[in-house]
Amino acid sequence: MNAQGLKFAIVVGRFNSVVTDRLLAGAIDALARSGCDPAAIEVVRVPGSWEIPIVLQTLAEARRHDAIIALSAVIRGDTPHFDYVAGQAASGVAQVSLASGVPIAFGILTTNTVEQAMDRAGLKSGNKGSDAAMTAIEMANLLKTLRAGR
Ligand code: INI
Repeated sequence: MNAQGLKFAIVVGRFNSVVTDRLLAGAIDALARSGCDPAAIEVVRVPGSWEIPIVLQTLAEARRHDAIIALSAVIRGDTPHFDYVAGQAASGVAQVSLASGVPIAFGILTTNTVEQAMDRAGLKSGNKGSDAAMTAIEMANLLKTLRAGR
């Protein structure tokens, strides 16, 4: 996976930052290990998952990046709040990506517990931030190739 010469934005939620800081570190590490110049990574922090789609839209409209990575953690509580936040964040990511043509990797965790989220942020089950970054690299390269007609 080669990220040399590619530009990325990472949009990361501050809510549940004990989890999202790890997702962010995993994503940056994966990009760097794939040859991405640190200066080619723009990190944008937002309050929570709900705010991710509008920031993705603003970045996608600016057309500065080959791919964008969305990172956050929605953790189920005692009320239906989770369903609204997670549902809107997920559909917003898909909408912005399809409408803009900019690939957006979905690194938004939706879990029942903090433990499940931590497991997916570098403890037991890999790091989904890192996985999302690898997907972003692959999709940036794939869309460049398809657009060039090769
Ligand atoms: N935002 C998250 O990213 N994760 C959550 O688990 C969460 N919960 O549980 O409430 C959450 N809420 C905040 C939301 O994303 C907005 O920032 C807030 O509603 C203000 O618009």
